Amino acid sequence: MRLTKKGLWGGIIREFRDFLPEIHDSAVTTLLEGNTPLIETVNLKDVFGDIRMLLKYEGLNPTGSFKDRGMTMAVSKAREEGAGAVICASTGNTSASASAYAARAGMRAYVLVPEGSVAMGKLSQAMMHGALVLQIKGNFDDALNIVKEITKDYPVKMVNSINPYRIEGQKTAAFEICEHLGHAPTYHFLPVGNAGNITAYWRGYREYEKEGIISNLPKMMGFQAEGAAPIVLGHPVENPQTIATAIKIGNPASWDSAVKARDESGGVIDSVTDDEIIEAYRLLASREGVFCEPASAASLAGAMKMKREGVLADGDTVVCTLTGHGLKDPDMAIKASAKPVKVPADVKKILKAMGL
Ligand code: AN7
Repeated sequence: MRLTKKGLWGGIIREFRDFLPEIHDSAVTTLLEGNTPLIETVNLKDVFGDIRMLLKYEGLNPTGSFKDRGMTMAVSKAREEGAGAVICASTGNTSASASAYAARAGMRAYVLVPEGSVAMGKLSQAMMHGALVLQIKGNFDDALNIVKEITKDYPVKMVNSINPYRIEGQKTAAFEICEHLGHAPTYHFLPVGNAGNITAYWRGYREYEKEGIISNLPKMMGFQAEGAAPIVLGHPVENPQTIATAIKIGNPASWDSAVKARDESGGVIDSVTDDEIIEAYRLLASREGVFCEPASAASLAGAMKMKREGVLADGDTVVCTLTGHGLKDPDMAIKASAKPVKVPADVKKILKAMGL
């Protein structure tokens, strides 16, 4: 991994400067995002056999999701251009990240979120960072359309992934994986919502291949939730439904580039059910000690599906991106697990409950 002179990580703009659009140093707005761990699974042999399964744990970014990689770029550029405010539509994580980076830059943040479909952790972040949180009676797609309309006429910088700097920043996760492994994986699985991240990873892998840093390319494997799977169906979904609220999106902004990533890499964009997402979500937390949010587990759920279908083979190196931290959505975690046992404050009764 590239490190600054003192051996400390400087954030993705400073570490990957050669691969990113130029930004004046005084505009760089960073919370030292990136450099997230690539964790090898050790307890999933019964599921994956002799496949090497690694988790790119993006929940360990400063605001708890992969969005920080793109947001440091988008907010730094907005600052360089003299913008005073940023705006985004969001299922939650983009709003949390935009709010934090805007605070850091001394800028105003406006975030539009679908009322009732944003996990509590994410909402609390945007509120704490001082954004104006606008809850709309509508879904993410409605919110994004409104943001597009507003930014046409008003000097507020859009920081959704339509902003090209977002994708540029997010591609650095692929760089880190290549540097960690010394090559690209055979397959790269990730959840697909607005489809910015699959676009970004593919760009990152291709740039490292072009530079000769890696000599192979992964197959890009994107997974949508079954009730919110427009790319799989081939048409927008008007009323998307899934428990994975982060990817409850019916008309992805980066649709075409996601399809390109799939086709150029020889990969797949498919869907997983909410039950499959929850199964993978629990498996990761209970067997590997890795807590991600439900949408993130769509990547592992997708890998489990592809293993069942005989697509993955022993000896393959597989990376699943876990896009957001489990603490983002405590309500879902509590719903998906065994309830605490209520016991009197009494040693004997507690021992009995412990089965001792
Ligand atoms: C945890 O925050 O769209 O396919 O507004 O939060 O690049 O959209 C979040 C998306 C996957 C999908 N996992 O990524 C938003 C938003 C998590 C996410 C995705 C999101 P893209």
